[in-house]
Amino acid sequence: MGDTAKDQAGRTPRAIYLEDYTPPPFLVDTVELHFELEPDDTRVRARLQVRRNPAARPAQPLRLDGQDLELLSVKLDGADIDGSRYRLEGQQLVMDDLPDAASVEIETRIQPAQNTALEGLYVSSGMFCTQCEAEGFRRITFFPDRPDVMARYTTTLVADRKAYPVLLSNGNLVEQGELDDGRHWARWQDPFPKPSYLFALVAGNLVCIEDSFTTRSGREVALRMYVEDVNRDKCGHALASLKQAMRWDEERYGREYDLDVFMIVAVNDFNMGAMENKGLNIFNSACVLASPDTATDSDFYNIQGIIGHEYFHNWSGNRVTCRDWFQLSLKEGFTVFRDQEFSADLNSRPVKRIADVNVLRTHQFAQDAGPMAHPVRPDSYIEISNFYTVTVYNKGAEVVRMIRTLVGQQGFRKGTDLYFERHDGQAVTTDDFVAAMEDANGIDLSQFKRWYSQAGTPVIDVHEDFADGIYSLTLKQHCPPTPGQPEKQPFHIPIDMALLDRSGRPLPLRLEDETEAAGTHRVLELKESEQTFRFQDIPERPVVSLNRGFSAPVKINLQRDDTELAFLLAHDPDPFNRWDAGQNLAMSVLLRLVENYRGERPLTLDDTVVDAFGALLADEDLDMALIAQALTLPSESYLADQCEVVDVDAIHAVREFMRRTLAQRLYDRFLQRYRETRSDAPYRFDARSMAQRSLKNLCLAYLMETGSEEARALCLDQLEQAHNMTDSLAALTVLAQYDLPQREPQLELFYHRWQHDPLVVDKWFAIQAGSRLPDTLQRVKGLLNHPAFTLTNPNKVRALIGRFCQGNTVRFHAADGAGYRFLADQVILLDPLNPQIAARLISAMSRWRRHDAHRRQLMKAELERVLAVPGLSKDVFEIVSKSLEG
Ligand code: 7ML
Ligand code: ZN
Repeated sequence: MGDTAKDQAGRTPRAIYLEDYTPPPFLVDTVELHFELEPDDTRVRARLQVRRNPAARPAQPLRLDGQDLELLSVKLDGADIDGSRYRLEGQQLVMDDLPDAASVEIETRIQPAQNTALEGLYVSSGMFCTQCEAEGFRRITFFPDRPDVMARYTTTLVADRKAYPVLLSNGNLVEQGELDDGRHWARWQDPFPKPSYLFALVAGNLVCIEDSFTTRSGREVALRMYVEDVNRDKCGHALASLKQAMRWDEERYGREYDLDVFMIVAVNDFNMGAMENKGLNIFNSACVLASPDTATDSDFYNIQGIIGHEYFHNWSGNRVTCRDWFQLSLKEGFTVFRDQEFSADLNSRPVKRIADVNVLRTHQFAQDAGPMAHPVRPDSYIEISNFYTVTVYNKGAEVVRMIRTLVGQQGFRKGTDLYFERHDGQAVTTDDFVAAMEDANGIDLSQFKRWYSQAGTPVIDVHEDFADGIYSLTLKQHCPPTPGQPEKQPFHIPIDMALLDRSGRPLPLRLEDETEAAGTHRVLELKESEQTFRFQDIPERPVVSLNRGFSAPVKINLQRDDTELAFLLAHDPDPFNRWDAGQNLAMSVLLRLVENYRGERPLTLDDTVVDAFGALLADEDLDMALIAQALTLPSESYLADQCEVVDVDAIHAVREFMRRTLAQRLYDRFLQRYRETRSDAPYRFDARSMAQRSLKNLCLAYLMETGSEEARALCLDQLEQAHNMTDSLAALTVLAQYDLPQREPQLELFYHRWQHDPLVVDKWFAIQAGSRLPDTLQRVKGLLNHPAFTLTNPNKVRALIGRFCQGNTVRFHAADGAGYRFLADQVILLDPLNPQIAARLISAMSRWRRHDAHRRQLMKAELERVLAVPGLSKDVFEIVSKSLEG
């Protein structure tokens, strides 16, 4: 650990360990909160009814967490007490010698308008709002800010009536009134005990869009969406999605909503996507507001999923919550799995699976292979905000999915029923979740639990053998070392598979100890480090289709030639594996090109791959969205992951070469498809029309790669004619990749048309930051001074800086190191304002060791420069120090 790095209080940040968990010494039964809201001087009174926890070690003091609070007074059982009865110890207020039950009342002062970290209570676009997960509540008042302390909250808000006509908190509105000084007040009561991270309040000048939902048992729930007046026409999609989510959770999990009102608020400044506060979900406006002319298909799609995600937390997270933050995946992995299935049920299942696996492979596999690798249930952290990761969320969801694969759909439902029944109102662990699955199904998942405790992506080496009608499949597993875990025990891995005959039909499967074949696909359970499965009565050498639907989050190592991959791409009945074969085919072609890139021979592309992709493009029966996904080449970052030492320029060049060559050789088909898929029909959000737009816009992008006049005309025409954001943004994004005379005027035009809409302006920033043109960094630097840009808005930072550093590999990794210097400069500016966002950004350099010596040196120097900054946040400290160590 670097000895210069200190946290904001001048100490070297310390790690927290799972094995140090102890139950809270005191429980809190009720909390009464009283807020007098003023942007620069908010008074918070908190009265806690506390009681000694019988399950805790006796005689411990009461410890209340507090951060950046000005303490005004403390009362014990109604009487003022002086500083001799409590002490401030680090970031805690400590009280010794309390009776077994007591009332503690604390008054504090905070300054929400100065809060740029966007944790706790802050002001965004003139409204008060909160973000308490994971440890934001301690910035509001002194409290045992840990999720295993669950209390009933009553919240009174007092604020100026004109500036803040709407006053909201969790639960039900129980009373409200006027004061004679121009202020008004409202009191909310939440009947369900909850951890402090689920507390929320909102006060602002907002309009309310109302709807309602009748639950399966006939209760009517009021649905209210609160937004700034300018956004009133962007609420329909979120409300429709909410009703879909409520119905889905009843049908698929038997879970009904439990309060009479469900509220959603949209805020412009938000660190994450959204937050599941009980009865009062708060959303980043980018993740909830949509209209066809300002939001793209993928925005609509994501909003539906995020609305589902936050709603589903009401059971998986709120009614049953986490014992401690090491258990984060208990609620997040499970809830991501739930939102994935929700989207799959409502739209195209294979399209959703492919998108999810793409995220996992490009981002989570990369994390697993780098210095920040950690298990789904981490065993230590410095700053918990850094553990809201693709590993905890997306790999966590894969772990839940594997359990479902192992116990089946019905067994899984029995397991979730038991889990919710057993643990309703409790704060529990991932072990409790697995125990419910085991007990409901009478199975043993003890080996399976290694998925929670061991980091890293398992690799399966495959060996095949065919003789005398017997097909033998040997699977060997190993898992590379990760920080702190040099050796791994074998995982319990469900591998769904089939054997295809030469026409692509799956063969009946009979293992050697079985008397007859059972089905044409099968989930093999790999538990040993090496296992062989022998299939009988196999008439011809089959083609194996392995890990169908990506049944396990592993890397499969199976050498196949291009013809076999092309065969699977054309014939595998499993749509996911068909896509996967296409990706593997493209990947092997691209990796060979990378190897030869600096050689003598010019780059060439085989007919096999051109023909395979051409056939796909011409396939009239295949879902157009699947065609578009199949024709999307693996990303540069995913390609980089497959290389021993990353050569960013070679990867970029060969990928561009392959796109250009496919475009030239398949020009007529791309053109024909483009023409077929153009449509003047009004915008609709449904799987079919989205699929059509995705294929159309993919064709446009390929056509433009040829540089033809015709393609350029089509692109400009689409830009002019488009009557929805999906089509105009697609055209502008393509145009921004080329140094053409129309580029600047069109970007200018777009800005002028949309400058009043901050979410569209974000897209405009992102398009420019994502351009592969060589002057992009200069452009990005210039845009930092654009009047619409500000470092204090996370969406702006992600659009401009995030897109450049994380989504523009070739320009960010420019050999002169200018991209790295730029990132470090911005992180140093941002860290004092918003450490969470700064920490996310700096992660773009965490995998510096994978690059060539020159770039390694440049990145390392920038990381060291950041680490040396005095007063660095714990957030950035953790990422940078672990990156330099690992
Ligand atoms: C995941 C969230 C957070 C962080 C939202 C914040 C959340 C924590 C919060 C999937 C879909 C939408 C949002 C998120 C996400 C990172 C990602 N509890 O609900 O998990
Ligand atoms: Zn979540």
